[in-house]
Amino acid sequence: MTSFRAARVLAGLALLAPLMALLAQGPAQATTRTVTVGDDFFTPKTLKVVVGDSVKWSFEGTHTSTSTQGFWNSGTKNAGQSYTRPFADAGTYPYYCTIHGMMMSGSIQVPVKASGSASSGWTLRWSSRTGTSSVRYDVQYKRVGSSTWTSWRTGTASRSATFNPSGAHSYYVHARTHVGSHTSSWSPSITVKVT
Ligand SMILES: [Cu+2]
Repeated sequence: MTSFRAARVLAGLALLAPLMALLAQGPAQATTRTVTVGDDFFTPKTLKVVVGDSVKWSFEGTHTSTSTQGFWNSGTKNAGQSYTRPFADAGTYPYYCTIHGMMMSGSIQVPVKASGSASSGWTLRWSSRTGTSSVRYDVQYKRVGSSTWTSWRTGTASRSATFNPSGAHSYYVHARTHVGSHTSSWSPSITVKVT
């Protein structure tokens, strides 16, 4: 009788284990997204990833993946080789192949990440970095229907903040990143509804 009960408890725990493991992971895990480098094109040409994801360029010929803004340079890669780098920070990152020029170009888009809800409030995160770094960020918002952006954070080292502007509206939010003398383009906008 006792051992039967114990077995049932153990079976229950065994069922719980994967669930607890899932909860311990927290929010979505960073993933690696692939760009295929053909002759002479990047596919997909524009790739939108989540803050913290990595991008892997998989080469099918002799090319480079080179940031137009100076953030990275794979150097010359040949068929069968790859180059991977993380995208920790929000922004838009155009790149090209130095061998074939701007005819062979692409773009990585990293939007700001919003978590929460319209009623409970939003936490906006524009970088997955932890610890100290010299990376700085600008964040702007714009009411849907308005034509002008408002600077919300300028040159901040913070990577996230609570977004609670006065007024129940929908807002566009975008961010860009400064690493040393290199500045990304503005990220694609996300829409955040505040009630
Ligand atoms: Cu090329």
